Amino acid sequence: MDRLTGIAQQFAASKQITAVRAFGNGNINDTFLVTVVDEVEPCFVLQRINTHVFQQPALVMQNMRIFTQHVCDKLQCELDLPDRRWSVPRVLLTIDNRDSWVEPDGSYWRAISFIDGSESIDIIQDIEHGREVGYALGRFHHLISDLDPTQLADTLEGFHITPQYLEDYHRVLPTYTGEIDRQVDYCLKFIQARQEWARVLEDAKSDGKLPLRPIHGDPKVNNVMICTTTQQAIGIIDLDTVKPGLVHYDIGDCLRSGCNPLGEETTEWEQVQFDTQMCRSILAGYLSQASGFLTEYDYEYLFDGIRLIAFELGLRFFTDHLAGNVYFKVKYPTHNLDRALVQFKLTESIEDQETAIRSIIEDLRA
Ligand code: GN1
Ligand code: MG
Repeated sequence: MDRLTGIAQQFAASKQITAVRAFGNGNINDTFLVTVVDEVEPCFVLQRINTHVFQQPALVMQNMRIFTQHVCDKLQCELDLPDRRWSVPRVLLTIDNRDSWVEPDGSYWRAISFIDGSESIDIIQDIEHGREVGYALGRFHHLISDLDPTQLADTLEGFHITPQYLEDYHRVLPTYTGEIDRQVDYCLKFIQARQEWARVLEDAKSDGKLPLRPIHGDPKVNNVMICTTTQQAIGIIDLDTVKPGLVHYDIGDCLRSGCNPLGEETTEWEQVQFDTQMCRSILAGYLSQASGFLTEYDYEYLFDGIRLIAFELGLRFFTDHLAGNVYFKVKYPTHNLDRALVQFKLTESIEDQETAIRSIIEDLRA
């Protein structure tokens, strides 16, 4: 039995494992799909948590437990049954009832159920897909809107705190010894021009305008599971970053991912555009579920959230490029630079279409 199969077997009890293969396109953890001989649950997801990023993986698992318990209780009490099933990934236990398996080399493994009959799609397909992605985030926020965020641990300090990413950037920049070509120069100037504004959400939080709530942290398009028969969204996966935050981080992340038809991995960064029609569709799907708990201030800061999270991800990718690719996995040396350029172009396109985006928000809240 090879090492991976041996680890998978810890979560498979006595079921026979027929295959373990790499799965998905995560930038942080290593993910595998394990196939077993079992009619009810023929596969599950096995992951090695990146403990360089998540330094206290036990807290990640604790948050997942609290989240899952809350949502499952709430789903059971729901009176207005929606038009579809909604699935929450389950944490699978080891033979001796633990939620993780630590290898002798210290690597940290856990297993999660696969939402049957569903698929993850990397790039937004069409307006209907957009609406489903927005619906999924809205439903997710609705289900945890009454979960006290102080019950959740902060598993990734500084996550989505843009001014802290700027500090990291300024720390790393003087250590960069690579070439300052046209692309690097574009990024340097792009960041320079937006430093003051980058505090916008954190200032609104300190001023008491935006409250901490439980958030997903990473609701990009491919974390929304789509039912293969109905094409409806039936769940959100990747719960590692469920923790206290601003819903604006999530809405911004969902839109920067969903309204970029070329996708975040395109190398044609100069062609990247923010699709406002898709923005309308995603936001309409979102608000169909979430309008009940959003405040005046929440709406007021929506545009900034959309602009900021695209900028922030560009800044994170660019800083990692300068630092020598120490955080995000890369397939080639300038991968993070290419990713940064995509997010900065997207930010630029969001800025150019500010009036249109603000009027979409106004229309939808009316
Ligand atoms: C990372 O590993 P993945 O793909 O789930 C990152 C997100 C980024 C995303 C960009 C913990 O998520 O914040 O938006 O890459 N996750 C973490 O694709 O940093
Ligand atoms: Mg993730």
